[in-house]
Amino acid sequence: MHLSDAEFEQYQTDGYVVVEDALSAEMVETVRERLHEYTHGDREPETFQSQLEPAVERGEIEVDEQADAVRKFEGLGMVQNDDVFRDVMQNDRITAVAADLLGPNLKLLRSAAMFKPPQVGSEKGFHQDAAYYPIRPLDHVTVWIALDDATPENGCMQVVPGAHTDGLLGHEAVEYDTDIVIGERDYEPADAEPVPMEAGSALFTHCLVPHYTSPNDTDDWRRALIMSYMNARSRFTKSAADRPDWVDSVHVRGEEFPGCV
Ligand SMILES: O=C(O)CCC(=O)C(=O)O
Repeated sequence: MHLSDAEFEQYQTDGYVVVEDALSAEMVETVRERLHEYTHGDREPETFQSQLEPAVERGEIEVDEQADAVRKFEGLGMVQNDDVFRDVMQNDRITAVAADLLGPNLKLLRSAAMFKPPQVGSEKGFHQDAAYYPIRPLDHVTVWIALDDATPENGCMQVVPGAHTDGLLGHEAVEYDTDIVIGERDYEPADAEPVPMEAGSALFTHCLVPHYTSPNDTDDWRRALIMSYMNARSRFTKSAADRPDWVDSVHVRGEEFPGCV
């Protein structure tokens, strides 16, 4: 699977493109089952962290089971220690499109699972993914893979088309955890375009595209898996001592280069 010229142009102009059926229905079900084994079953995350919805964590919302209020899995080790997540990272259709956008030498920058549980799933404020990573060039690509049908009501991705050309904006911390949001500009939901997607579709976004997701007001899960890819020649902007320890830096395909992330 490769991008058509029109899709490539859309990515350049708008900063994002959706690829339908990137994961088969069978693979989507396999990923959902694996996530469920971690949240509700006996499988223990070896290295990555599981984070609860902030309002549940603060005791403002009560749930029957904490497993029903997991906000995300993040951290190193998702693909290193789990065969299902690794299969998604290596998925031919996804990596072919990532290579169309970034060239043949690819590394993984980040992996995460976003749960957005029914009724308690909270918003994720406007941000640019590039603001999290002291890595250059600013061209890495986030692949957000829908594991449920994603709609405006349950918190599908919402992007500001074309705004990746404005460069990296100033971000500020939010109260909860490590999240940051754009502080330099006042984006409103009306500035963004909802990107409804069917389960198995993948949204490829340029790392400078401002995006957000709204709370999940429905009774259904809105789960997604994130794989972010970078050109294997990418470098940290900071000195070795300041390098964050949460960048996956896993070889995906092609060559690797000394001194690079
Ligand atoms: O899945 C979501 O709700 C938002 C994910 C996102 O934008 C991110 O983790 O950068």
